[in-house]
Amino acid sequence: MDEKFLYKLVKGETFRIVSQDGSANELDPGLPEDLLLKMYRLMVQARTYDEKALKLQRGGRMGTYPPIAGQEAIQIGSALAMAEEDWMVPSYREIGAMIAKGVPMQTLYMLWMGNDYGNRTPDNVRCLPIAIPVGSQALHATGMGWAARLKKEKLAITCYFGDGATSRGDFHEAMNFAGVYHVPVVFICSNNQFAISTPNPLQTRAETFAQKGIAYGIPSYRLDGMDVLASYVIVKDLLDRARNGEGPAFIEAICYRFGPHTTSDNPDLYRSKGEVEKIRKETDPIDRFRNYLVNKGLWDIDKETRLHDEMDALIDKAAKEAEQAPAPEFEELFKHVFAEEPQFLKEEYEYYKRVSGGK
Ligand SMILES: Cc1ncc(C[n+]2csc(CCOP(=O)(O)OP(=O)(O)O)c2C)c(N)n1
Repeated sequence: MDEKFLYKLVKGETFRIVSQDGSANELDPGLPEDLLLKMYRLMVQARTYDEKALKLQRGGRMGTYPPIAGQEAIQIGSALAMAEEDWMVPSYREIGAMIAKGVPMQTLYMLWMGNDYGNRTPDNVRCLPIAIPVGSQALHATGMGWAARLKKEKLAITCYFGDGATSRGDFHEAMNFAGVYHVPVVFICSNNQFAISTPNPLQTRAETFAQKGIAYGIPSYRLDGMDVLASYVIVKDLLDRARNGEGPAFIEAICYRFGPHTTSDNPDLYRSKGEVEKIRKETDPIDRFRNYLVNKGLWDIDKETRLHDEMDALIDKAAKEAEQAPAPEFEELFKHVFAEEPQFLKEEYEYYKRVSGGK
């Protein structure tokens, strides 16, 4: 990446390439058409997955679900920036990034339907299961990065979490050791403005979340996380650097969560519908990138209709397959934690088998 792509640190401008009307600034790298179309396709796919998940939950066919609408650009841009050998360490809200990394949608629906096989990613897709304990995954990513360094493996890692996670001890421990051990991790803080009902000003007195990375000696940047092109460009550059031994980076991806925190949340209690509608109209990442493609003559209404029809069919199929997928056998509850099963776990297994009849 040449010098013009050097981002302004922390308090400076937010890194952005495409504006809401689809116009691009001089930082547009002129990516190949097929990559641009793939970005758009994946964003629409993630949005369609999301909308279907909400319907399934409302219809009693799925458990609690954390919607991603508004966060597609940072998720898809960063995932497409990864090399195949790179590892992804997601939070529970990274369904779009996981789809782009190659985790099947059927698997991701199974997860929210309570089928534990939904936590099993294909062997060739380097993606950890989602982390529900807020911020815990930052430690896993730092540990993995440290291991990769010790083993001299040439790979990088993306680690995702929200603004709220930066208040947890796990985050600070992870950042400290990431800096000290110079691990190849790009930490992506999706600042969607809220941690459930807690808005940014109640989360921190720090002026930006990015400066929390600076505190640990980690190069840190602010990014317009609703700009897929900017997300791709900055994450790709930082992953390449990490893979080449230049250490960790931290990104505050500024975005907005359009939906509720999860399907159990009522956002009308802490923000107005009017505010959400206004922000959505002004910042929707999918509208923005569609405008960009239309401006370039790469997109039109027929293509849009065909894409939506295709996605609806794909997603219905994935949801049906997830509902029909076999659930784990009883024994699976006791596997996959220890390489060698300890005595107490053997005893617990025998006990549960006896009292439950294996069900
Ligand atoms: C250790 C821990 N404490 C509390 C919770 C309950 N909880 C789930 S999500 C959440 C808010 C997280 O907000 P943020 O990190 O900003 O991520 P977002 O949900 O906005 O993506 C909380 C407190 C949890 N899952 N884990």
